[in-house]
Amino acid sequence: MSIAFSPWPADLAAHYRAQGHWLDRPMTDILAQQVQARPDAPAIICGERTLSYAEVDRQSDNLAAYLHASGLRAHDTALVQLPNIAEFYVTFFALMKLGVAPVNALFSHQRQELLAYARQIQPKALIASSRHGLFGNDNFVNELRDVAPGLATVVLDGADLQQHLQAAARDFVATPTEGGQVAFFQLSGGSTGTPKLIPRTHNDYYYSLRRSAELCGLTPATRFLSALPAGHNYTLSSPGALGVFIAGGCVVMASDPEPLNCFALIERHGVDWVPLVPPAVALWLRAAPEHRQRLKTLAVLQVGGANFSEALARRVPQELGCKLQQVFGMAEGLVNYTRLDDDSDRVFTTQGCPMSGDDEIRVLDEEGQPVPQGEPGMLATRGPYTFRGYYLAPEHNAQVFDAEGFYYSGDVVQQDADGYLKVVGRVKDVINRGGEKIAAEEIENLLLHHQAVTHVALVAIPDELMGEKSCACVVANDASLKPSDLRKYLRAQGVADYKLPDRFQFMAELPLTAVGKINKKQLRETLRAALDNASA
Ligand code: AMP
Ligand code: DBH
Repeated sequence: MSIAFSPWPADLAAHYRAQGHWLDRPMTDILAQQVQARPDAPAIICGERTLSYAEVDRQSDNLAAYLHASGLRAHDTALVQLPNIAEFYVTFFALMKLGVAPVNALFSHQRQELLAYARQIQPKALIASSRHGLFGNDNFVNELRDVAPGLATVVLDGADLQQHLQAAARDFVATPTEGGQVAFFQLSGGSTGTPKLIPRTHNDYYYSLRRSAELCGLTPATRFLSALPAGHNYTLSSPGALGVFIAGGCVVMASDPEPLNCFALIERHGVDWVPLVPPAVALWLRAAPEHRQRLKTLAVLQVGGANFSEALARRVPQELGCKLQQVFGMAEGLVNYTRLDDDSDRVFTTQGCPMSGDDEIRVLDEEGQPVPQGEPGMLATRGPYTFRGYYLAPEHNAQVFDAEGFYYSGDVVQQDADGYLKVVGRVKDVINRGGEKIAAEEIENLLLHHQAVTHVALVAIPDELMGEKSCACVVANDASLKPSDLRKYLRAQGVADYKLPDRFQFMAELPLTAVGKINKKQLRETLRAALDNASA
């Protein structure tokens, strides 16, 4: 049975096809086309290894053949957690060839996140890394099997995965799912207690990749640095590594955005294109003066994922010697870019405009009425690559989609007469920690399970480098409770490190709104005042 997802209505689907956005082809075409056009061109550079397109094709055939032999079939799902290594993409294409839809968990994800994903997709296969703390022994795999009893195949990076990549596949025939079906699940930064999954179809994702690669002017000469987590929607698709593969370019892997390592990779491999989040840009600007000569090939620095100040934006061309492109996107779909030929004020002061002429944007007030142009309002959108529903989440979907299928992203934006957007605020209960999203409710629910915690609210506090950090405001029923106790507790529950509160603030009570909900706005203001006093 094919994987469930919320479809687009027939009239819009017909329109997206008529416009040539939806090709009804699987994303395996990306690789097949390059194997025809330039089999020996480098596709991925990872440490001392260079994989040609033919090599990526061969290795993904081999892995797919092994997975097929172990029982995986089209419309199955897989849980994947790999670091930034070539095998991430080889695995992605192997699963596409089989028609198996993966969730690509971030390498920073821990027990809670992986269990939540496994519970939702019921994977038949797990492909993970023995370098991750959870996979040093079998305990966690057994725990995964408890929530996903069909999990039969486990491949760990190391000798195991390498063997399957290299063992020659005979007579392997690819069976990708059809273009209109789910290709894989993207991760939502979320706003609810359980991390939500976003089914992305071949049609919609493949279109967003082709359009992004075109808009960004990628070519076979492109050398792209993948330094943010490879599975993140931004790094994968805006234009991302997959956009680079569409253009026949080459992806250079970095384990993380640490500047000195990245500068060395840029110099060594002639990297010209890099996506970063704002805190990483700040670190690059700090390190750049002594290393300018290493950045000579850098042509475009993209910045996205979180608010980027105009002051830092203006420094990018001057101090890094490259163009800046701002990107405002979401794993749910819609991606906005400043264009490479936009005038510099626009690039410094906006987060771009939608990439597709068929993206529909509304900026709405609390009553759902359009605000006057230029005024702040809630962003609602639909289009040829914006999803129609989170996976198996009818109640949440009813809250974030309107009757016309517009998705309310939870962002507050201003739109100018030319359609360019500025992100000026947020109505969703999320903390954006330098591009890493934390759903407040997820951490609050975990902390509420601690016996000494009576009430808790996780709120954003301003931070110079990260933009925002998280503060857990806690009403405790035990005066001896310490921040370190709660941090240890959360670690033991197994959540990604970036979700651990940066601060804990113990309080006698939490402020409430008129209807009796925790007043987070007031909490944020109280905390801000307290922090200002402390630093004054
Ligand atoms: P996610 O839903 O986890 O993919 O996160 C997408 C969210 O990240 C958006 O809804 C915005 O809140 C935020 N975001 C992405 N890019 C930018 C940007 N350039 N400026 C401000 N916020 C951004
Ligand atoms: O933050 C994001 O999720 C994001 C940012 C830039 C994204 O999904 C994207 C571009 O595609």
